[in-house]
Amino acid sequence: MNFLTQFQETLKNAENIAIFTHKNNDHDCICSAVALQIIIEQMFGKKSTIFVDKMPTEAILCFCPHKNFSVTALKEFDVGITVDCAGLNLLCDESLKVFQRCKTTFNIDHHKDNTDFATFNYVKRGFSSCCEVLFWLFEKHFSLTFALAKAFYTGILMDCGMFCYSSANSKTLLCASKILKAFPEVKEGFFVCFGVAGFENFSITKKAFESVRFYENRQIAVSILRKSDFEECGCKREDGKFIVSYLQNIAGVKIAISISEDDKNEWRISLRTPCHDIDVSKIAHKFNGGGHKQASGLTLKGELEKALKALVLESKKELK
Ligand SMILES: [Mn+2]
Repeated sequence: MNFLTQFQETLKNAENIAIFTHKNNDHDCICSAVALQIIIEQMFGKKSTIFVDKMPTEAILCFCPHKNFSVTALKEFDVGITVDCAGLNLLCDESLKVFQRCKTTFNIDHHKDNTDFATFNYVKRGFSSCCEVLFWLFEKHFSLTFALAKAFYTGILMDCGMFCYSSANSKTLLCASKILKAFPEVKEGFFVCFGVAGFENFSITKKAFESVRFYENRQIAVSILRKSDFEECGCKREDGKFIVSYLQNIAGVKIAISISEDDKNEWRISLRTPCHDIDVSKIAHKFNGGGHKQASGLTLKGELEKALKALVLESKKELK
């Protein structure tokens, strides 16, 4: 039985359905979860619960205006479906507990390091986004409403660097084209996201730029922000999310690294590369992180200079 048939057979008989997103939720996993919830409602007339590690930020919700997320594990589910999750280590503790009690589990994803952890796995490795995987998987079964179109389009656009990463191919653009043909207005709003920043955002970017250190003839650029920097600028760690993209736009930079302090001696690190022949997920994997060839992330604990040294060393290896 193929994945889709198995999915339909299982969902037909399911009473309680849970959808799980990954830790440090992003546009793609939230939009995938919301899209899947709409698809399940259309196909089976059933409600489902979306589990998140924390409430998505306003930057995500403005594109995906959805209110009913669950952060606590309250009940048992017949079916558990993960979206955009490469492995069980990507689920927060609460979500993992509920997921492990589900009778049947499904895993729908696009990460190449996905560990096929569910009863049924549908992993399209290297696809632009989980939203694109969902689009093609269910294409013949959903009717494209505006809410569904907006969720798909947002997840795709945000996960492949506005169609710039190597993961965005002709099929991705075909998918975007089908969405835009039905709802041209889904394009609205993204300019604000990429083109305009609030003053707090500007201030933290300025601080990040001042902190930049270069290595290997400016092929590696690293920005470092501490908790105190965010406090001084009156913003959250999420507000510094796009700094790493600025760094990779500096001519000559092959690996961009942004480091921000999450907790005392706990560093959240984003890696990007504009080069199609460099794979930053290899660097992330060395430190138990993960992600994609051109965009990955990880968390490091310990003293900053030591963590930085290890990170730069692994980056140098990847340059060769
Ligand atoms: Mn994704």
